[in-house]
Amino acid sequence: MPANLPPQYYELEKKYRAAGTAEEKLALLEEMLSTMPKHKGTDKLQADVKRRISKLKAQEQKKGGKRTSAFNIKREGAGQIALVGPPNSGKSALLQVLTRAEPEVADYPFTTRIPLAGMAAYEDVQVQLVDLPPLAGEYIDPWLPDLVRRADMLLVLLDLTDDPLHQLDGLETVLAEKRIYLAGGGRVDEEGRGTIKPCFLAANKLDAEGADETLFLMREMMDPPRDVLPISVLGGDNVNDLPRLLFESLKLIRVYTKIPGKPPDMHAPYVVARGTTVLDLAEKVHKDIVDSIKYARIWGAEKYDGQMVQLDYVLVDRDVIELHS
Ligand SMILES: Nc1nc2c(ncn2[C@@H]2O[C@H](COP(=O)(O)OP(=O)(O)O)[C@@H](O)[C@H]2O)c(=O)[nH]1
Ligand SMILES: [Mg+2]
Repeated sequence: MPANLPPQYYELEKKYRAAGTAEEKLALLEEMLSTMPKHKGTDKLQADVKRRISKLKAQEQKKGGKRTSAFNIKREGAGQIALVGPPNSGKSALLQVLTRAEPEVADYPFTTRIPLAGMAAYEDVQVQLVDLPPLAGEYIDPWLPDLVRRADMLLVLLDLTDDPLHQLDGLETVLAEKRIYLAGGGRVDEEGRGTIKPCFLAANKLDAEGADETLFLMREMMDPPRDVLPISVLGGDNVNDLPRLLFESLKLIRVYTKIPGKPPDMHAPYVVARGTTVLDLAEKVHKDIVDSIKYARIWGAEKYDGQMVQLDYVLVDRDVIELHS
């Protein structure tokens, strides 16, 4: 046995021996590989762990794609947002502060092995955040890119204590291998057969020493340039604004319906796409209304109270609408 292995490694090795499923075994091997110091003394062991990973992987592939949707997270709330980024960028910590979910947060990579969803509230609506293992390493479970493909948007969380542009590039490379591309990103779907994902970029650990400078450089060097929201999960910077910004990035609005002569139902907004018209909304409220609707009255930011509008009026966030047949 080579010397100088951290105690954590032996813990992992023990867990690995006790692990029941191939999935657990793979995740533990990944962790072992990442906790192992990389030098001549560990060459053999590294190769051995890699061999075990390949073997398990091959076995799993033989069994077929059966596990592909093993972790299909049911969409809830206004939209499903998958948290992606390098190991240790604070994805689980963010989930913990924005939702009631209780993920494991730790300063070593691959703490998160299965997806964990939580609901983040913005006023009277919620967005669903799904914390994921990092898209990196020797083995990526097929359910992971599947989940990323299905999500409405990605929240890319980078780490300002490391090289965020390098992380972003690495992430986009791995995603491109799975034919997933960030909208407006650095990789282009040349064959036109991939999935292009809306995304929101955030850079975490703004509290850390030198983070300001890293952020500045990142913005200077980013190609193509994109908006990045600096945050600090630990320090709180911009974290409370995030649910609102995510909701807005999903290009959604809230609309409240009311019945003539009665106050509006302010508890259950219709959450609809930006660009939705009165007629589109009528369709959602009730099929029967669509045939008979003539006009609507609006109470909202861009209209005077009760103003009459036509069926092609484009609704704005927080409009109260009364449908008239
Ligand atoms: N300085 C600093 N550390 C953070 C911040 N957010 C998370 N961390 C630390 O980064 C490490 C990794 O966090 P974790 O949420 O497990 O990362 P994940 O691998 O992306 O899920 C933990 O030690 C956290 O305490 C932050 O805003 N500032
Ligand atoms: Mg995590």
